[in-house]
Amino acid sequence: FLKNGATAGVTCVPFSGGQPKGGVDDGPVEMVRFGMLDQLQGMGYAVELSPGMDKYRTMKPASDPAIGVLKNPRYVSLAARRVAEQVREHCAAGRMAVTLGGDHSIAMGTLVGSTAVYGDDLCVVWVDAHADINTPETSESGNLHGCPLAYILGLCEPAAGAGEEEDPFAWVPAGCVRTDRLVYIGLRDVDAAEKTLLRKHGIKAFSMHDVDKHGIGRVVEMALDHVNRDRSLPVHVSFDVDALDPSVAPATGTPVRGGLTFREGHYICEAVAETGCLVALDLVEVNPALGDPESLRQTVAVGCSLVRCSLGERLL
Ligand code: 6HN
Ligand code: MN
Ligand code: MN
Ligand code: MN
Repeated sequence: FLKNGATAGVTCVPFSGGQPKGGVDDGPVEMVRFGMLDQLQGMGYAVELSPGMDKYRTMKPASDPAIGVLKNPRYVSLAARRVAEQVREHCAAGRMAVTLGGDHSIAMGTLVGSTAVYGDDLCVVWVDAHADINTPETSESGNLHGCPLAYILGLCEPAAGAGEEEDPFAWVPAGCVRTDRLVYIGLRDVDAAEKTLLRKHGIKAFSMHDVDKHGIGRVVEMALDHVNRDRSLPVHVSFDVDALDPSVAPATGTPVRGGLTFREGHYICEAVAETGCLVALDLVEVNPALGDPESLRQTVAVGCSLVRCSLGERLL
């Protein structure tokens, strides 16, 4: 299956400021070293790489004190804002926007970028063990990789008593993704306050319980039916590698037992690819620093193959 003529707009985001563990910033380089770009070219894609990926490291502010509980808020904001611009450019040029993380806070940027072009028709399939929907008020960790969807959906109050310079995320268009155009697959570690938010806003979520009950084929069908019944709207998949079981993707910062099998993860990507609706893909939270060399190789390899399947690689 050759994607002749199609272009993949790849943005590498070596960024770890949304959580405390070093190494996740080396995820993109490891995936590229493993051959990700050659693999896409081998499938028939032209590859356009966003320039200046080292800037994500050097743009770290000298001083970035916490705002409330939120850690590295200015750094996360600067990086996500740059991601947004790079993803927007790829989408505007009609490229398939592929973003390699980096921790999941960068999805604040990828979604601002894709919705800037596709508007609120954009559907989001969030594949993750976690809901990543904490607000500054509900977050217990203060890690912004647990918060991107709260900003995107517009669930965050402006930082209490803070002026513009104290709300580093004022640039995020609150509500750029509609709550009824978001669906989750793979959840199994959702904070109590996050469960309340999901219920309050009627956000559709398929947990691992649902995967066990219905099977992954039915779950993906129900998920797509919810956000995109006619299979006519553009789809952005944000795939946190920790959605996979730790036995499949061990090198990640917040592993949770009982996750998707190798095939279930790939099935999601293949089924979305078959719709022809995919316009943007994030592959995040690969942390090559965690675990032995074999864990690293396994996790990087699965990251690459999830991207290939999402972009149309077929088994037969
Ligand atoms: N991720 N709910 C926890 C928190 O810190 O807010 C975990 C978040 C994990 C985020 O894996 O992208
Ligand atoms: Mn619209
Ligand atoms: Mn996660
Ligand atoms: Mn996540």
